[in-house]
Amino acid sequence: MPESVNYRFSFGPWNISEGADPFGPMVRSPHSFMEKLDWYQPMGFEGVQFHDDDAVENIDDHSATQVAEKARQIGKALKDRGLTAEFVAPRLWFDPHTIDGGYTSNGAADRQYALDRTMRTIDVARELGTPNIVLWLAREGSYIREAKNARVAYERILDALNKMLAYDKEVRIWIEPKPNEPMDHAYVPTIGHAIALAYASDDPARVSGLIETAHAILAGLDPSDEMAFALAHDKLASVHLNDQNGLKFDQDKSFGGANLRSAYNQVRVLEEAGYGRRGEFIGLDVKAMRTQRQDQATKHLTNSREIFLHLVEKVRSADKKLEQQFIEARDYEALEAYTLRHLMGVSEAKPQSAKPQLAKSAAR
Ligand code: XLS
Ligand code: MG
Repeated sequence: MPESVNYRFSFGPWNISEGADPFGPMVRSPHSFMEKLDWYQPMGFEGVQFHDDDAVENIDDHSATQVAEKARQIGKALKDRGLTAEFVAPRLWFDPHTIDGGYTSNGAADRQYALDRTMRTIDVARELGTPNIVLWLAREGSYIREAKNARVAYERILDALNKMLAYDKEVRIWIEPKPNEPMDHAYVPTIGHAIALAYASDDPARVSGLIETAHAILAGLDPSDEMAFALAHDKLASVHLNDQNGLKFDQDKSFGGANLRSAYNQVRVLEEAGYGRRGEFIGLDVKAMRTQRQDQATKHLTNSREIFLHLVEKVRSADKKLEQQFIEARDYEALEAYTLRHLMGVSEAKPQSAKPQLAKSAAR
């Protein structure tokens, strides 16, 4: 077992949202970015996740010099509050130029927009003191297969990665896969796709992945196995812990809210691999329920953090010897029962009889 770590946590300002959904408007009034910044430390968070325009509003309306200057001011605001920028992500899904995608748009001018915007994002990150860029490739995909050449699209994504790596020798790219929404099918749906792109890039050491729980579930995969895969390649740069009730819209529920055992297994995989020892954050990407009142709209963050820490305790206090005995006996029923009891806090497992206990009528 690696030495225990003190985890540090991050979230993005969009995690404190106003409850708007495709069927209804905001139900809470917005808080300014600066107001939100003041809440991080008291809530137990040290890292701030950014979209480029969280740092520089209306980023497209400013020159490169103005963008850098505005980002520098935000960098100072972080420092004053003892906070760290974890990463910056280009918002390549909002502007009319990105209607058909960013790097994979069928329009040459739109592809150029995506690249220019990405380089501005790298400038912003530099000013905020982080080399890390997250690519959530929101609109890199298609609604109908015939609309784009998928093979060319992969080449274009790779080309964009290489341009980023060449633009700034310090930059680190973290690809955040998601299989769908807003697209019917996205081109980078799993961590396997992301890591393949990393290896194919001009500098594999600077490209890795960020895994969001809900995105893995939406791909029909187990989030802890996705994390394990990335960890085995030493390519898990960060996580977006949350939860998700099956194959529905992206719900971004509080961590552990839908499946506590799956949450336990994610924590277990991270903890056992020593994740966090090199300063990696436990990132959250969670959404307050629309029903929350204004003054209660950050509980999803503090609750998710707390559940994570409780689960760390559960991982650390599990009886590893007993688990190993069950594994050696190939008694996975016993291992499962032990895991469930441990999670429920039922301390004593009743001694199991060696003989199978069948009801008399069934035992012929
Ligand atoms: C959306 C993504 C997004 C990224 C950052 O589904 O999770 O929030 O984490 O762009
Ligand atoms: Mg996310």
